[in-house]
Amino acid sequence: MPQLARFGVSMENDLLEDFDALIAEKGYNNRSEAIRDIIRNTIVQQQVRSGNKSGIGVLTFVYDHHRHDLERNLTAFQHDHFNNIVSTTHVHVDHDNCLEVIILKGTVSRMKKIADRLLSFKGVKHGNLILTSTMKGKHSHHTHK
Ligand code: NI
Repeated sequence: MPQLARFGVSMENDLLEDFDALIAEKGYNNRSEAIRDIIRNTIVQQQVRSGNKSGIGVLTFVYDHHRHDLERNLTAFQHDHFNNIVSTTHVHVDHDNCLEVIILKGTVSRMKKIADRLLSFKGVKHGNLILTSTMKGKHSHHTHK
């Protein structure tokens, strides 16, 4: 358990009421937990904006199962980038559509490049890359678990 520092926060009553309502809705037990997560999230978002930082990412996309050669090309591309691709999960969503969830690691710029290329394949309908960071072992301990 890391050592915890305490500090006081002042804010308008209205703002605090809104904050309490929000964190209750999200299921936090107390303000400290919520504030810690908000700070961690802000730091991670800042880190992932910097392209040469290392991180992890999750890319999801849906594609047309019937498009000729697409599945093969997607797989070949992923083999070319095995260093950055940790895991791929394929879901046959329905008769026509496949979903892939790819877990990536590496520098942010590398992951973005791989994601952009995969999403640009003809027949890939839409997708989304979520970037996160391990925060280099710092700050990552969730004290509320
Ligand atoms: Ni499929």
